[in-house]
Amino acid sequence: MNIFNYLIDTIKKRGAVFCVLIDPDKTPYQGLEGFVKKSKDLNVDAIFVGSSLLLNDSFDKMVQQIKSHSEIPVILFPGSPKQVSQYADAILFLSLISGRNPNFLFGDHVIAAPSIRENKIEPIATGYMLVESSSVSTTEFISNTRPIPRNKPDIAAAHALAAEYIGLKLIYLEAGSGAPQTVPDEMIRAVNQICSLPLIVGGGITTPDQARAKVAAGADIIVVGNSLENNWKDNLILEYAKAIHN
Ligand code: 1GP
Repeated sequence: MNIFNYLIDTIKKRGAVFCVLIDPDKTPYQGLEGFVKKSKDLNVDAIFVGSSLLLNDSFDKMVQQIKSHSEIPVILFPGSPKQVSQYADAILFLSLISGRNPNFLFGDHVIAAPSIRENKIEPIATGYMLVESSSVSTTEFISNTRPIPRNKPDIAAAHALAAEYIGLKLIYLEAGSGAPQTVPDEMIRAVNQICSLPLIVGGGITTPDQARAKVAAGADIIVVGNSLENNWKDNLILEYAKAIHN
């Protein structure tokens, strides 16, 4: 199955895509298995796996375990070129376009590309944009880049348009994992208005109502991590799905 097409089809069918992020640094596999097995029935559309740091060496094993129990696509959301696993269906091939650090614009990609090919994983070229929250995100610190000011939607829109012209396939507006403030709805609207690429929004979403507002503003794919980590409550997951889908 082509995962990019699956995402596009799901946007058409359900209005928006609901992705749950599993961070191997934060989530022990124990306790997770039940969620992964039920994820399709809970109306989750895809599982993202990735970490901005990766402090343990069980990444590949974790992806294998998730994949073996999952009926929905498993997509890598890598914080470094080390986070490539043969067990995943696809990988967000991220360029940190909000920053000007060459390694994250086109450097780590060169290191990762041969193993993505070798492992037959579908790469999905994604323009990744960090958006200012009220605290410094791990990605901002590690990448040594500045996020887009949250009161400057026009700057975000111009970045997204340039990414579309360059030929990227997705845009990711990221407030940072566990961010105290989510990506502003006004910024989502501005990007959506000018750029026709599917728009992923994540970081700091803690309620289904917030997710619903992001979709109403123009988000096509919603990523929820922290709010569900170690708290795999069926009711809450179903509520998120209901808020995100039409
Ligand atoms: C982080 O966008 C994701 O990269 C998800 O963030 O963990 O805050 O939901 P949260």
